[in-house]
Amino acid sequence: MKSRLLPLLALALSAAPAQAAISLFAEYHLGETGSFLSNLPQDSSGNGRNFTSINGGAAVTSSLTPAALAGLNGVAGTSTAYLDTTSTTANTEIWTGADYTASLGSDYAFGIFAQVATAPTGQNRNVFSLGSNNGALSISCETNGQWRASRINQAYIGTGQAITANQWVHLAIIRTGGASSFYADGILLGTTDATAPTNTGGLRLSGLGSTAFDGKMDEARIVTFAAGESTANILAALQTGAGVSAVPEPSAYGLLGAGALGAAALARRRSRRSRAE
Ligand SMILES: [Ca+2]
Repeated sequence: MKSRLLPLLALALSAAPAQAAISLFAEYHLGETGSFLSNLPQDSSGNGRNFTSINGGAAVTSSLTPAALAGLNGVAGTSTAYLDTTSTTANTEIWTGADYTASLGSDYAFGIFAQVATAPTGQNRNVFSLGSNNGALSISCETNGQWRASRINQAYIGTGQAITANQWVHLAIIRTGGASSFYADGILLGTTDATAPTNTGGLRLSGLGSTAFDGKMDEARIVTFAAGESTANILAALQTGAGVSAVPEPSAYGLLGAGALGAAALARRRSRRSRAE
């Protein structure tokens, strides 16, 4: 039986259809029921990458009107609520997560919807970054009136996107093929940055140091993908979670298990048939 099953298993694996090429690494709905626990953004991807601390203040959320980020880049949104850091005077709501440097690999992207009433004064504000140390990829809101992408304290990525007051914009950084690119509402902004980032120090949402982002944030996502994936698919996945594999990374084992079960069933059927013949 075993000698029969192994070749069948190998056949089942080699014949398995290609998996979805984009995987949800982490997803933060930022406002909907269950998206916060003790003021900490919860990861709804199933990977358990919840934020682990808040610098101060509390998570204040509001309902979206209309109740979806519909129509942005032609991609229907599904959000019904967002995170609001404008409504307190503490200005300390800065969330920290774990350091995912080792598990992101070489092809990944992250993005978030954001809006502000006015550009910040005094200092630039981080919105969402993959680390807090110098060299980590960061999306920021800057005193010059622009949204920007950068390796923290090292280099900007592409050009800035002018802030439009009180209007949602989707901001994303895609790292693939040894280059980093910045997108605002799906539009590539200028040049790409070839220097490898150093995404250490832990995930950050709103602010670095002690100064929080003073604005609204929604639907933060991190995805990984196979090299060669289309930019349109990556951006759609970041904006709405569309097109990602149904089950997160450990699904490879699940599919393997399903393949083995299928092969075993096939082996049993063949075994019964051969006995009947
Ligand atoms: Ca939301």
